[in-house]
Amino acid sequence: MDKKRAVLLVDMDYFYAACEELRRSDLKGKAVIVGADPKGGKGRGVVMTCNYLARKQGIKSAMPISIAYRINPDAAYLPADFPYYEEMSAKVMHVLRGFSEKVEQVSIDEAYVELTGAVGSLDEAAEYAERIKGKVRAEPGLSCSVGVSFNKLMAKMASDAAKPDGIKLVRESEVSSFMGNMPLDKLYSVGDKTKARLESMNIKSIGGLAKANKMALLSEFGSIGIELRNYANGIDESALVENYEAKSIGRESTFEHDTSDQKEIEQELMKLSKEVAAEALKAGFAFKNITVKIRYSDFSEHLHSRGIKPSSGAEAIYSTARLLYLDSFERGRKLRKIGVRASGLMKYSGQSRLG
Ligand code: TTP
Ligand code: MG
Repeated sequence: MDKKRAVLLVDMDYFYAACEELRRSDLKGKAVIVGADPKGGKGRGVVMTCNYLARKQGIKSAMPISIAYRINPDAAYLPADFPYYEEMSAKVMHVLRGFSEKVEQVSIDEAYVELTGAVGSLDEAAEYAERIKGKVRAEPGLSCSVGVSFNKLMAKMASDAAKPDGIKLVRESEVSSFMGNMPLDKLYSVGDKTKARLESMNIKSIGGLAKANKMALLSEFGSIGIELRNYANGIDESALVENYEAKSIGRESTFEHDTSDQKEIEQELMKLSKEVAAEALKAGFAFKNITVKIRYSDFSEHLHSRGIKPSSGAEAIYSTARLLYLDSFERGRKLRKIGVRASGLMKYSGQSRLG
């Protein structure tokens, strides 16, 4: 593992609240809080997240909604719309996958991007980060923060320091100046309990842990103690875990006018199939499943899927998509929208240098 690595951690800024701002221009300039219903101050439940205006007022994630209401009863209080956030998340992940074939999504709004091999230096990785930020800002239209470093642990630490809307690069030589003075619970895997145990050993900061006596750590925590000390020194050799099962590639289009014209619909299916195939090919994937989504003019939506022999050709997609459409389409009903999705993706063997 002495090859120099370059890893990004991309974390969306105030994600749920940012998604709400994106679709509702009336929220501009307001404190926005996504979470439980405040019910005039009597509500139970918590704040899931809030925008930076609300944060300036002292509101934060996991705070009881009743307290947030006491701080700012005039804020916009919104319920969570998970399907919508998932959709935005998928768009962000799609952008990231355009930059590297190794992406590990770790939560709805966060992913590692491995750039080892693709860049010659961390400075170059930071340029990638800039381009990623630009793309995500353009479409879907959100802001994110990016940590740039030589492993996952440090990329994650760096991303916290990049918030909001920034990029933070941390080199190997900068580990102790970057995090030596930080409190222990800023370190990955150190929670309240571990922090208290470390403090009882007179270890008070990440820098303190980095230099702590190994035997003492071993006897207090076992081998985990050594692992913690390694983290405090910025050491982490873990590889990205790719989320193949989560992968699918889809395209949809809305017709100019609702239509039941078979020719027009088949043409659109062909176009979408070609786009999906081109993208699968670019990413080096074959797929085993095709889904067609039909939305009628009354907005009712139908999904139909079928397994196929692993393939990545447009013809294979189109012929299956067309059958699915012919099987399921109710003649005479007008279509508003149609979509084609390939899933059950498989990486071509021998494609990945890092795998
Ligand atoms: P985070 O990335 O932790 O927070 P964030 O994106 O809202 O803000 P930041 O700019 O600091 O990254 O979490 C991502 C989403 O997860 C967040 O938008 C809402 C949800 N979430 C909860 O539901 N409860 C919580 O306690 C936290 C922390 C997040
Ligand atoms: Mg976030």
